[in-house]
Amino acid sequence: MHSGSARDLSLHHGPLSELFPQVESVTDRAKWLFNDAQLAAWDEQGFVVGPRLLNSVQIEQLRAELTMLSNPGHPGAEFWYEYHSNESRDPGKILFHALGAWRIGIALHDILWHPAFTTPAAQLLNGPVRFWHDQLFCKPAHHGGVVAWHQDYSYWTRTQPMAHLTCWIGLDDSTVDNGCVYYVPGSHRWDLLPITGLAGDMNAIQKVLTQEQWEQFQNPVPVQLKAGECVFHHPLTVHGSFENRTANPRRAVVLNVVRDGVCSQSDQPLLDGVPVVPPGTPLSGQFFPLLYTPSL
Ligand SMILES: O=C(O)CCC(=O)C(=O)O
Repeated sequence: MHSGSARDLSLHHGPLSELFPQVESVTDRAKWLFNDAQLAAWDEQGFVVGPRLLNSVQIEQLRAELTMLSNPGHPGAEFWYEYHSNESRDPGKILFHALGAWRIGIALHDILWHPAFTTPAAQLLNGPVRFWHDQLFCKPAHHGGVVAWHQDYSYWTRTQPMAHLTCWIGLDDSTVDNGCVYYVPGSHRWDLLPITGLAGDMNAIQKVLTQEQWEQFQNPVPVQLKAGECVFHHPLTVHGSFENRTANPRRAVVLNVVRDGVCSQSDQPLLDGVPVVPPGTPLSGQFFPLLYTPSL
């Protein structure tokens, strides 16, 4: 990989550009709060469509950074926690998946502090929002691969207690044809399932489900969104996405956050290349910035 001369943006715990609005007052933020019906849907289903997060200028900037970052030799490549040009390893089913973009691209960094994201995230977490990590998921035109059914927390048990959430943000319209995300409503009430693989086989999960879960699993809900819209999901909600069969890419930025106070449970680095956070110690420091503390 290119050794790069890029600076590590994780040293900056706040926006570096004016791409996203800055607001301080509770009143300014109120427009991004979920209403009671949306909160009830979150409790009932384990996912909820959020506010429109991005305008066309922000979408274009994020797309441009993503295009630059999808070339493995780009400057700053040393800052990735994970980088898979094709996580499926099957050239006919490409899934670009990478963690750590916030350290490299300015828009991908600044979106963490976007109040349209942090405000509803704090509401769902019921407390201050701390960054865990980001993810890019891209399925190219015609041969974009699947994201197999999974619960996010299966990948995160090295951090406890479970007070995490995911915000999935589309950079393209996402549809049934291009591989939008599907959710299994109510699966956030299931126990934690073992990891059965992320980029390969959509049927792999079947072998770890009980009969009752398998019956509930029969009606997953596709969430089709316009570019710039988002959906939040609970860390136990089972979700996945099918192939992209269209002539255009399906790109997404995913933000994973925790309620402040979530601790490491591992004596190993929580993310590749990051210093160890000793077990029992809350996440903090350069790689886990506090994004927003709601006023009481
Ligand atoms: O983008 C996708 O298709 C899957 C995203 C996903 O698994 C996630 O946001 O946790």
